[in-house]
Amino acid sequence: MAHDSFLHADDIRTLFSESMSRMYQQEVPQYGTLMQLVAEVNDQVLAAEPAMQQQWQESGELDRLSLERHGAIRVGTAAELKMLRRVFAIMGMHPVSYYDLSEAGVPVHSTAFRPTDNASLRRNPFRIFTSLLRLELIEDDALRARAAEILAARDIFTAQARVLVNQAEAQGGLTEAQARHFVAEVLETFRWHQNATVDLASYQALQDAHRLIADVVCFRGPHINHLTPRTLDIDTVQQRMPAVGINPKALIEGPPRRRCPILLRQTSFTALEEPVCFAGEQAGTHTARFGEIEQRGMALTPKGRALYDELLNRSRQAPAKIDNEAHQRQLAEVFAGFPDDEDSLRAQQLGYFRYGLTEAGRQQAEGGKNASGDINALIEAGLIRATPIIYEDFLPVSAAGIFQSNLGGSQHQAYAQNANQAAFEQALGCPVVDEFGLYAKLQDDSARQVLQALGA
Ligand code: OOG
Ligand code: NI
Repeated sequence: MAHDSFLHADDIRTLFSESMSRMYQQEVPQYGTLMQLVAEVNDQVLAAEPAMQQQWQESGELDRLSLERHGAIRVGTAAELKMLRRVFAIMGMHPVSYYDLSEAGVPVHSTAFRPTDNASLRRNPFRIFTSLLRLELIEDDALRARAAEILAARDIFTAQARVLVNQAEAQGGLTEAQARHFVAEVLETFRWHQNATVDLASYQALQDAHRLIADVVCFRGPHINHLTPRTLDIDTVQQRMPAVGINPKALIEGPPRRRCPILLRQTSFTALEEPVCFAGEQAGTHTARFGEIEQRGMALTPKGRALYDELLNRSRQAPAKIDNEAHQRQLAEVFAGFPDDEDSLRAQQLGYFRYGLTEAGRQQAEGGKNASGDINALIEAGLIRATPIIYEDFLPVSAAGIFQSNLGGSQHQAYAQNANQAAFEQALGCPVVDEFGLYAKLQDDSARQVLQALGA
């Protein structure tokens, strides 16, 4: 039981996401420009749809609409990942899902640290997509040993951060003053370092093996490489980026625009080439940091996800389109095979839904009359309403697209080795949570609650 004088983990997460946003806007001014554009487009969407605006207002989320929903980092060792797990746990963020990116030619595997329960998600869904470098995918023995040696020599956490993590675990929480101190110390881990820990030749050798390896190995810490606010109209933001001096990646990742949005659509601006000082005072540059936007839709069941993967694969078999409009048209054609109305999505069990009482349902519940136990009949009768549960996780094909467009365009072939969730979990020190289980539980709990309220 958390102590009364402790700050709630959700509030620590909010302090963290706000501090991170301030730091990143200072470090990467283009990101601030993107935030402004996102807020502007969100305002225009709401102005054009008063009903939607009303909804946001009532949910109390209007102020937080354009804030960050996620960020991403890449770490080099199991010890770093394990420590991050402890850091994020203090902010109510837990590892959900396993993502294998090696198949897409990126030598990492990943999870997303995020809040898992409904109340915490509503307060602040901020997540960190966290990737662990797979050194075993470096072919050259000497280079692999050198990378391991460089990583072994660094500590990405401040001494104070370690003290505060131990303290939080021993006490079962942090007071507000401790939490502020904790957030400030943890932020140091995500800061950009203009000075690389290696000389230019070592950097280049690692860069030649894979640009991502150089990014993870050559710096003092796992700089935050992007943050991602939520947009209500990703197509418009993508279109308008060039007019504010931002260069968007070629394609929006994920499903096409639909009446009933599903999963996750994302796009980013391409990473900036930034000056770096290498050991021995050699000047050079490094390309890693960018800005991204996301628009989320309904979480899909395993059946719905299988259909999504099948259609996405089918669309990828057609010749790749270089311009987004042609790509979106092609996607839309293929995705005509995915039902696009809530009734069908629910009846065919393709998506997850949350059940709630309608006004009539509430009156009946108060009246204490017993209803029949069948959810569908109660929906027909107007006593229960089903609303889509929002997808809170990530998509490996989209993530690979985001990675790739930010590695300076160089594509890498798929690695021969494949997913290794067991090795990832061993590095992490615990199993990752199964995302489908979380959505199913949200759906089942809501169903149980409404049926109970109706005496069914
Ligand atoms: C992570 C890329 C994946 C997303 O939104 O899918 C990601 C990275 O570049 O480190 O953030
Ligand atoms: Ni991202």
